[in-house]
Amino acid sequence: MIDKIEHLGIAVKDLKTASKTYEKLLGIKPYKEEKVESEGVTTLFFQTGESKIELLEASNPNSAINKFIEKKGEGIHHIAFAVKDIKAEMERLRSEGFKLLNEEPKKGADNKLICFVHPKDNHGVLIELCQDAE
Ligand code: CMX
Repeated sequence: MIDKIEHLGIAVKDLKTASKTYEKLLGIKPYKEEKVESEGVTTLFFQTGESKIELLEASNPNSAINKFIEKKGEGIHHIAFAVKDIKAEMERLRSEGFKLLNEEPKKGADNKLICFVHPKDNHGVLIELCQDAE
């Protein structure tokens, strides 16, 4: 079962510049900066009420974020849904015919286990499932 939207991921060219914009917009400071080597990203998280926003900057030239920005420009990169049992949810989506972009849950930013679902299956929106890592 999908519990709620956990965060929105926004692809940005420059994390420092984007951070300043979002600090002004939201009136708060980010609570965490984290580099995730395996995903080729540096991330910055803001929390406003129950909602989170993740800013994503490419940390290497082959990053999915670089490719996304080259093609589409800066903007919303993914919607992340919180799930309690990511393996069960992956199995459910697989059986419904969705294309999962990883076979097994992997370690993502902000202490989560994650799995991506291809944007082509979701009318052009990249979906991330995430479960709190123990
Ligand atoms: N949202 C919507 N559409 C997207 C997209 C996104 N984030 N990223 C790519 N696409 C589109 C492409 O524009 C392309 O569209 P067209 O066929 O109309 O040209 C299509 O999806 C497929 O593109 P592709 O060339 O086959 O594949 P890419 O090499 O661009 O890879 C994707 C796309 C989603 C498979 C890849 O980016 C991926 O595996 N993403 C998951 C991992 C990830 O995004 N990590 C970074 C974030 C990590 C984090 O949140 O911490």
